[in-house]
Amino acid sequence: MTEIIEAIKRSAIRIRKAINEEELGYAQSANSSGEQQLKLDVLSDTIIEEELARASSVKTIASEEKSDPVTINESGKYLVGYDPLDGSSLVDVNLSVGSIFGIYEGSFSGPNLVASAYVVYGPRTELVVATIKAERFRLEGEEFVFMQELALGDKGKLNAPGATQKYWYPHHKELVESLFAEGYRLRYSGGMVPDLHQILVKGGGLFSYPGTEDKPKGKLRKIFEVFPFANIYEKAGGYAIDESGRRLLELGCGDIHETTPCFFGSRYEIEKVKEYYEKA
Ligand code: P6P
Repeated sequence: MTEIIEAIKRSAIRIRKAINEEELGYAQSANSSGEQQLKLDVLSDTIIEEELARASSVKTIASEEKSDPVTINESGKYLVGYDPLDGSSLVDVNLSVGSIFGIYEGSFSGPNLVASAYVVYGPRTELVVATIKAERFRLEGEEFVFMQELALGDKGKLNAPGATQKYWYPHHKELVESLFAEGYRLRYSGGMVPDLHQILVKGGGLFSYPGTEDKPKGKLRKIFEVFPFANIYEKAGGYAIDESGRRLLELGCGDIHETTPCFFGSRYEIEKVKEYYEKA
């Protein structure tokens, strides 16, 4: 496991440099979700694949930017699912973006996730790793220096409501509005990594990416985005559920690009989600 975390650190340093120096713009290709790829998407994916290939314990990799999993070492123990540059379309407006990693044993599924991590490329470059605890590090020169263990309180003040409001189901709209009526502040950039990182660091709140009339299964991918963050939120003392109130980490996964509605937050807000969704 340590060598995988070291590969993630090397990848982060190279991707940070690429964000700062490489030209932006679109590649000639699209990913399996039909989204046109940015040159940075493809470059970040290549960087991570190169660095993970140096870890002998990695058997198979699956990337949001690749249509199928790739076996890189038959004798490896772990499977790594990753989103190489989540929110990459925000780079050209100079907002924070991130890389997300889920480390699995046996198969790509919620119950088989054994560790996860993400990197935030913002004013500073930070790494959060969750094995037993959720631990935050900051890049200083070429080293990631430990900052703190992340812990969510019982309740927060931040509300990050994703998806197109025009297509929200009525009960979801009522949930979001009920939090604002309690004085919650809107904190939503359109980048999953900085939006979830902010709630973790500030100690509480709710991030929601629900199913909607146009996308009933939501938009965020189980293997590359949802399961990794569910693990991190739970290790920080928070909760991560789907629209039926199930722990996201109990969910299986068919196609590796499968999506699910997802809710991440502290206890009070997640209880609110259950209250409004049970009434639906
Ligand atoms: P919307 C970025 O494209 C992304 O995959 C996540 O980083 C982010 O949380 C979500 O999509 C934003 O989607 O529909 O709210 O713009």
